[in-house]
Amino acid sequence: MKKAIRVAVTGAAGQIGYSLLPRMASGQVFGADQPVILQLIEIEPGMAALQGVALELQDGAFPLLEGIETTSDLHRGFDRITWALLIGSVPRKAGMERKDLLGINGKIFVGQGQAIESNAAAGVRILVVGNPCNTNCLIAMNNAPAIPRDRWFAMMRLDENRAKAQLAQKAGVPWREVSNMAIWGNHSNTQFPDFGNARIGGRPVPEVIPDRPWLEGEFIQTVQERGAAIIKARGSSSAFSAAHAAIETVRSLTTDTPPGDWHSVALCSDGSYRIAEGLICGFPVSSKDQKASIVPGLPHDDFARERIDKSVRELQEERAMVADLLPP
Ligand code: NAX
Repeated sequence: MKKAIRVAVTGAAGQIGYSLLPRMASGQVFGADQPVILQLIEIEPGMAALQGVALELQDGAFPLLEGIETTSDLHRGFDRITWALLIGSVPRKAGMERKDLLGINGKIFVGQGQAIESNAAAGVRILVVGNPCNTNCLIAMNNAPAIPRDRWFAMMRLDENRAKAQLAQKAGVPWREVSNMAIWGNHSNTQFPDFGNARIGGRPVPEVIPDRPWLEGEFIQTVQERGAAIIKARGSSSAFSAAHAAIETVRSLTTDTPPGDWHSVALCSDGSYRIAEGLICGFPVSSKDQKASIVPGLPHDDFARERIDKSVRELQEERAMVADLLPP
């Protein structure tokens, strides 16, 4: 048996945490031969519920689960971790502007970035799920300058999966037939699901679905607004699909990407595709030997370029709104 790795999860008593943790404890994230110690972090009001989650984890008697710690202390929570899943954040309330939300959550991610830098194991990787996830990740990364920038990620996988499902449904094929689905930009309703470079059964999507108005209109809008549709139908936001996407993100970052395919995750732009350096932007990504790289050279027509630019502009606006939280 391998040595156990320590994994921190913030917002662990929330609904995504509840769907995620049993799967993490049962080996579905880090592998069937990788023991884990879960370091579960909540704010004080969430600690009672978190104790309940910890009791349920104990009752699972998961063979790979070597320890459960619950804490509201970031230094304890991030102690010696090799992965951090930052899920906890404050939800947007009625009357709250985006700027207000960015300010409130931004402060949380300053402290978390600093605490990860001081306590995590060398080689730590961080996936931010809590919204606005791209800019929260940007803030944490900038407040942890000792951690290389290629270790920071924000989640776009739920959008990727939503886009794949819509395309499969339209083409009348199983979801597994859809590949090469990149989500560019911000995890918001400006994101661009890149149907032009996606494939169904190995063929370009526009060839299999020659309905351009649907691809440019209803398809993109359905993916962009899926989160709101779920809230309307369920009365609360996506939970197990989000947990599943977080699991798939970690798996895709820790295993080699099948040749010719890619997955979607937001990472620190190196200026590829003329996207401003330093932004945490959704890209097509390929992983090899635990390293994630942006897939180069994908073509974009004017429609696609304009959509990517719009989402990148929003990321730049968000960065400007939190400038006071980014050390020079
Ligand atoms: P919940 O409200 O069910 O749970 C959030 C938990 O975080 C609560 O238990 C709360 O006490 C805790 N929390 C708040 N501030 C914290 C802090 N500073 N440190 C530690 N814990 C803290 O939300 P849930 O449905 O689990 O969603 C969590 C986050 O994921 C939200 O920000 C949500 O917007 C975001 N999402 C992101 C998605 C993505 O694709 N990137 C999709 C799903 C989801 O909407």
